[in-house]
Amino acid sequence: MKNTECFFAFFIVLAASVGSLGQQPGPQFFRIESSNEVVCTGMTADGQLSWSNQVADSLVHVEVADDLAADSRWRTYTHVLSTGHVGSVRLYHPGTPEGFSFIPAGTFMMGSPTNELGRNPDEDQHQVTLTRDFYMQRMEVTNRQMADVLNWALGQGGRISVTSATVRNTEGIQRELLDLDYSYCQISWDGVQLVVDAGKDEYPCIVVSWFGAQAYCNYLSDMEGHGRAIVFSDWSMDLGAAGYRLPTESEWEYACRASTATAFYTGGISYTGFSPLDPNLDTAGWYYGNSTNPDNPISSGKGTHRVGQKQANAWGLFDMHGNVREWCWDGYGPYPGTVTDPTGSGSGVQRVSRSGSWYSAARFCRSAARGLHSPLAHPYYLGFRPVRSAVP
Ligand SMILES: [Ca+2]
Ligand SMILES: [Ca+2]
Repeated sequence: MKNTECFFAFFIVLAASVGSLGQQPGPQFFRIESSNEVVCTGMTADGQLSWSNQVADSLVHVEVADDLAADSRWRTYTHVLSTGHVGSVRLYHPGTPEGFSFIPAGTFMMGSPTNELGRNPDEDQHQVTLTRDFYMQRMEVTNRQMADVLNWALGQGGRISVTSATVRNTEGIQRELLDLDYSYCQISWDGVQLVVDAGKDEYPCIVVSWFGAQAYCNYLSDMEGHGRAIVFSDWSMDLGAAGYRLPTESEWEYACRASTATAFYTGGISYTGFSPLDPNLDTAGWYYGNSTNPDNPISSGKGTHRVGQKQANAWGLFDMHGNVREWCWDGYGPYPGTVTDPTGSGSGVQRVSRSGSWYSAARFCRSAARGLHSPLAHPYYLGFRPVRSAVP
């Protein structure tokens, strides 16, 4: 019985092929079920699994799927030797919140090579080490999620104030979270609760300030009983807290790349503008070249699209290129050299966004491309997705 938790204690994704299991197309997700004696206990930086109670030739079962969301598509391999697991593996574990991917700690090259087409001069390549595992929401936060969390916070009393014009936090330093009467906002106030425009539930939340994105994270932490990561009294952030928060800029790029080094996680960039279409970006995301949407025309017939329609990266994250830009924690500033767990420029007033949007040319949707905005800005192409440090 004591081993029950261990049976499903680790979920593994292998982006690279594993010889003993044969080659499969696309990203694959592996789930290990250990025998009674063998417990997977961790993974080294180079992807080697470690085991406790390891017995030579003991058996484990490995299940494989192409899509983490499709449990019915798991395939099972048996008679895989526990001693045979080598290669580039990634661990998932049962603490992963629904709708999130587990992102393992690691080291990567942040920024772009000097020969990358469309690069900007603020993308100096440097080595970044992230020492914390974290969870990242697989989709951009939707209008439905935002309305539900804010309605919950309203129902608790004393956390937000709402009028037909605006939503503000009431604790600590008060800021506008959501500009409800801005014509592009797809959430409004009916006098009792926040309601989403018809048909817009699954579209990404826009017109949200940097403060609004973080307040959402705090209220979601409240809902689920995690200690808050954001302090309203000074809008500081604690990377070591268990609660939801915005990703740091380096966490965002690390998660977007999912071990790729190309302009997009689907490959290199061919066209920096929006015509002709860039094929690798067209596969991964919505940008000005392909974002015409009769169901949601925001400007010139183009607009955001429902989240999760394009190809996810190897870690199961959608819309990391385009659809909406995504707020990050960091103040914008020049990159440091080799660095561990960076949190951006302390003096940076402007806050970073990543991913580019439905309104962007291709070059602004690259993995390394950086945006910057006033934290109170709330343009119709800017949203966010939360992360949570994987702390016990
Ligand atoms: Ca307003
Ligand atoms: Ca995006």
